[in-house]
Amino acid sequence: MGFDTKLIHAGAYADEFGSATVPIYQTSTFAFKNAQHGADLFAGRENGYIYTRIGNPTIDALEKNIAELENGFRAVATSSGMGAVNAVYFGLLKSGDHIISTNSVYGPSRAVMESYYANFGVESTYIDTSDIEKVKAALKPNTKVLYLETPSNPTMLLTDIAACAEIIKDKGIIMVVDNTFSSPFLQKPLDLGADVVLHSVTKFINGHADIVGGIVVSKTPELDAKIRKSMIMLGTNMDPHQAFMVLRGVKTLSIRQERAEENARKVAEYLENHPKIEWIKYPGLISHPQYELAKKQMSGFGSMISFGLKGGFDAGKALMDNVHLAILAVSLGGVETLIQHPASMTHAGLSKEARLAAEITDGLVRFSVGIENVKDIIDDLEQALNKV
Ligand code: LCS
Repeated sequence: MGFDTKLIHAGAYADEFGSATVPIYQTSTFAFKNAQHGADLFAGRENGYIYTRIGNPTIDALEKNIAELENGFRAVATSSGMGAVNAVYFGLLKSGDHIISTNSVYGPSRAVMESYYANFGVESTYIDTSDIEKVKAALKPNTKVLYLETPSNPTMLLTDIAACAEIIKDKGIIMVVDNTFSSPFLQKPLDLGADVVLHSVTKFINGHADIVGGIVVSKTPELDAKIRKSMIMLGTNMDPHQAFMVLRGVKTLSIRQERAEENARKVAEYLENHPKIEWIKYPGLISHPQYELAKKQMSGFGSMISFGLKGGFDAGKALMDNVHLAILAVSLGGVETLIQHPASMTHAGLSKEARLAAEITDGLVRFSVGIENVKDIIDDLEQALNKV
């Protein structure tokens, strides 16, 4: 099946009534037919459902759908993107192991490693993974996981997934890619050599800013089993209603992302020529330092833009206070245009030095381009920039 057909039909669940969509099995538990049936389910001698934290038909349908979109073996849906991140860390790392990761990953993905897993003896090294030499130099005999986020949030730096796979070949290192910023519509890390892919489905996959959720797709049955067990033990399962919402959202992934990218290219071209903008990072502009890698690794450039205002911190705040159409909010990847100013919002808790080390400059603005009429998006920016 083609990608768009999979969006609609992969994981389809046939019920006795011929429902066209997957019903919400809003139940916590499932009755066994008799004692032997219960024993067989627990022993894995028979397939079936036991308890919703372990598995549920609605959640199952979503897991099969996303696993097919990512060309993986199987997927494990989670309560949130952070539920997915933790299911991966908890399932793949133990005391004495070392993880290498992109320095500008989503803040909590790094914070939980450095402030919690470190307490249990997991060693971590955060580096600029867009520089392949730094990845090579960070490898240690106890390195077990290479964790990449590409493009990274909010710096829009890209890491070469295939080149990283080549470096760790035959070293027994598991490569995990957080594919939230691209979705499988634009990038398929497993095809490029990754072993595990995860998402905050809160973003592009669901696409409508109405639920929080996550998913982990594995290449092999062994990795899938490890991550499922970890999710079950942590209790970061998705809920059937969440799964229903995501199944509904994912059907339009291609057409949403196509429109959003069409809009983003025009917004990026507009911003690139604006006198109040100091710099802009959009992988679809030739000025992006990794434009060639974006063309090679992704099938499109997406709809996330970061840009720097010449007026710095105050200009950032002023822009936030003057946009009308763009919603001033965190999150991204939905049908609605969102804007945020990391220095005064998501990264305000960091010292200026720490912010700058992570390339979060005072004037940096993150813009998630939606699917509204592009003229309205640009007009809104224009009137707000006039007041900066
Ligand atoms: N990975 C990435 C790349 C993310 O951007 C996020 C959330 C997560 C994982 C965690 O997912 P969640 O638990 O929120 O579903 N990113 C957010 C952001 O940029 N603004 O608000 C949340």
